[in-house]
Amino acid sequence: MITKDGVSRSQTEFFSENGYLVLPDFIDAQACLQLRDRAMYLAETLCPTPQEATVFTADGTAEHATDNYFLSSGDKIRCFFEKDAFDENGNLRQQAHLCLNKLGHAMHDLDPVFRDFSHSVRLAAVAQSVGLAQELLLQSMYIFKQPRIGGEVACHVDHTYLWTEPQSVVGFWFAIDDATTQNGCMWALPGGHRIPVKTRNRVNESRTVSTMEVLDPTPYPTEGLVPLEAPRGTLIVLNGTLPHRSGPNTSDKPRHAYTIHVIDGTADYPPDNWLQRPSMPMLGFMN
Ligand SMILES: O=C(O)CCC(=O)C(=O)O
Repeated sequence: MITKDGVSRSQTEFFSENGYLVLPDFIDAQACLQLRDRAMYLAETLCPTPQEATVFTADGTAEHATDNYFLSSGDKIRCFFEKDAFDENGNLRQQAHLCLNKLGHAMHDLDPVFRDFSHSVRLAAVAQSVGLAQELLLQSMYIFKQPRIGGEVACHVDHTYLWTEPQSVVGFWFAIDDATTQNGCMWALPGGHRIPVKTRNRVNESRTVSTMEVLDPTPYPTEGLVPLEAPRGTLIVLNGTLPHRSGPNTSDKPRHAYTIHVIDGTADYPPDNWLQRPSMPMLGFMN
């Protein structure tokens, strides 16, 4: 049981040992459905035309690395298409909002429904329990993982992209639909948060290109990851150095998820991280 005082001692120990924690029934179904409706509304109203579209891939290629629409989205709500949403002639296979990979990256500040969902005393308590001294909400993503076209997210650690000194990022991932191995649930490597981080993503001074600095060329293990199947309402908490991935959605069922990445205000946030929020200060879970 999660109380306003945070998660239990055994859950905290599980998180320290394994680098993740699965909290079923953290959010009630109605709140998930309200967020889902709002995400669909934002997708329909904000969806760019296919000509303006930015495709988001997280399968190991980096098409958005030179993309201003992506690189300047840290303090906005923007829509990113699935790679497989387009047919061989470059036309969308279905209505545009059903072709989106995700919304990002500041719904938690800019949209009232997302803002309400993203702030609570219970989330603040979980943040404290997993070691965040002064949690600050850095980014939010609503990931559609659409039936049949929802692409895989390759194995990565969040610290690579949301670097702080010292490392502090923690991912809060909410199952808005039931997530299974068929529709692309999350997978994580238990204990893998102790592996030294292998890559660091940095943006150049003019913020036109982001590149991956390789700190250790050996890949993360491909064996040993466990599926984190998650019924609607589950919260998964992920240490920022834990290798994790999600599979493609090969099913007819959607797999919507909402994720918030939180950093510690006591850590330094470098100016060469791709995500910057020049127009907005970061807030905590209780602000
Ligand atoms: O939801 C997914 O498929 C991937 C999410 C993820 O990797 C993240 O939030 O860091």
